Amino acid sequence: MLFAHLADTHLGYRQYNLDEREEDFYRSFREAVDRIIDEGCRFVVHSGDLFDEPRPHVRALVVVREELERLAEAGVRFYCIAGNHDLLMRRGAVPPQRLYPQVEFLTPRNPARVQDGVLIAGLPYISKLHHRVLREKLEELGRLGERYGSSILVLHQGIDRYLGVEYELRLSDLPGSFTYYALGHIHKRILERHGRGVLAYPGSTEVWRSDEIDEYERAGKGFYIAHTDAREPEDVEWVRLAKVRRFLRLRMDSEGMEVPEVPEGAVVRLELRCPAERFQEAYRRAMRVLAGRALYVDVRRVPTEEEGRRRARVEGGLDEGELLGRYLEGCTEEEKAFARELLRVLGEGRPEDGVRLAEEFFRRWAQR
Ligand SMILES: [Mn+2]
Repeated sequence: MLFAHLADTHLGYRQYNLDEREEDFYRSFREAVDRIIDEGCRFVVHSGDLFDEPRPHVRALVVVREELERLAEAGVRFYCIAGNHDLLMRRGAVPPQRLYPQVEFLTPRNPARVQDGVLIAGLPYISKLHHRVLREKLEELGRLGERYGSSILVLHQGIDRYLGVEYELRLSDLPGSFTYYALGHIHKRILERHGRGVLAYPGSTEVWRSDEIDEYERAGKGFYIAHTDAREPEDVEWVRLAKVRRFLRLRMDSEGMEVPEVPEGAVVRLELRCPAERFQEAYRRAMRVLAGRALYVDVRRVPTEEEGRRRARVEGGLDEGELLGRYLEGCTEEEKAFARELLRVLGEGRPEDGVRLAEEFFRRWAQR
């Protein structure tokens, strides 16, 4: 029996506040649904961040309704969990997935389903603050996994092996009894052996953040299709989506450079290496070349080597994570986890979630 594994579709995201970029995320999702139906999959597991926000635009809600109806007509079931973007971090909040009767929504209270003898179990994103709860739940699900010939675990978490300081889970925390670990949250492709089978992150279906560009150019965007009997990474098929927006990373300095052919409608991430006082001039020159060809040019100034050296002397060459670690010396583990989580959501441009995290943290703190 074939199934598809999709994650991080971030529907409703409106990158650079452009209509085109909002539409791109819908188009990739529709293309994925086309392929899932064409390939004869019997079910889909979606590993979280179906939507970009817990209160999605109505347009995103409608697109999901349409695509779920198409899947249901083709007899394809849809299992999913809430990712950190689908979740309003507030007690009693209702995730948007609840709107759809076709969705098999896996929650801590009701984490498991069985389809044609295959176990499909999953949990929503659980922050590092609640690491112990997550580990206990995983142990429980692990015991359930042992009882099935084929078993799929659906999670939306960062694992230490693939992520820096921001991980919530160690690889060793994952129970070994599942045959397919359907993961989401990391926006790049990972496919490895684990437990009784394979561990997979299909990554996002569009370029959600500019740090995904290099991986996208190399590996594309898409999702996985596997047989429920698959036990080796080689048995899992990568489906590359063809309609994903082109992204290009260009580097220029204040002297300028030859601009390679920019495909019509591509998004260009332009990194201008020049001193701050020459930025305006370099920017104008670059835009004269790129305007009219690119859909959008996302410009960042990169400090010159001399500026970089000056900054490194001030900061002692530490990266963000180490720097934060130094500030947090003497704090409790809980406080450290809170600070890292707060840094992460603010870094992702989600101040509302930051406020909620802080409220939650201080409410618990006040209760002591
Ligand atoms: Mn995501």
